[in-house]
Amino acid sequence: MEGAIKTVVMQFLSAAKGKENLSSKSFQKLVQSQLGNVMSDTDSSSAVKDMMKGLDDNQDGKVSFQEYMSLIGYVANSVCEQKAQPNVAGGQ
Ligand SMILES: [Ca+2]
Repeated sequence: MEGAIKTVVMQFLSAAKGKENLSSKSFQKLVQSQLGNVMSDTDSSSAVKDMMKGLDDNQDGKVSFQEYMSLIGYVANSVCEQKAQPNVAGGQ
């Protein structure tokens, strides 16, 4: 689990390239390359843009780490709902 948390943080840092926020372009790249299997619609750039608007709490057109964490929470929740069977959520 520590590894998973590190991965989540590292993905943000490397996509943000040293900045505090992800631009809409980096956000789109990140979602498409990392979340294509757990989220539908990642191939559609308008769907990803809508997703980003939903996350962008302070409406600055960028995704901060906090806003990114809401996405992770949302994705974790949907994975949990999809796989709410015994033995699947275990391990690691
Ligand atoms: Ca923002």
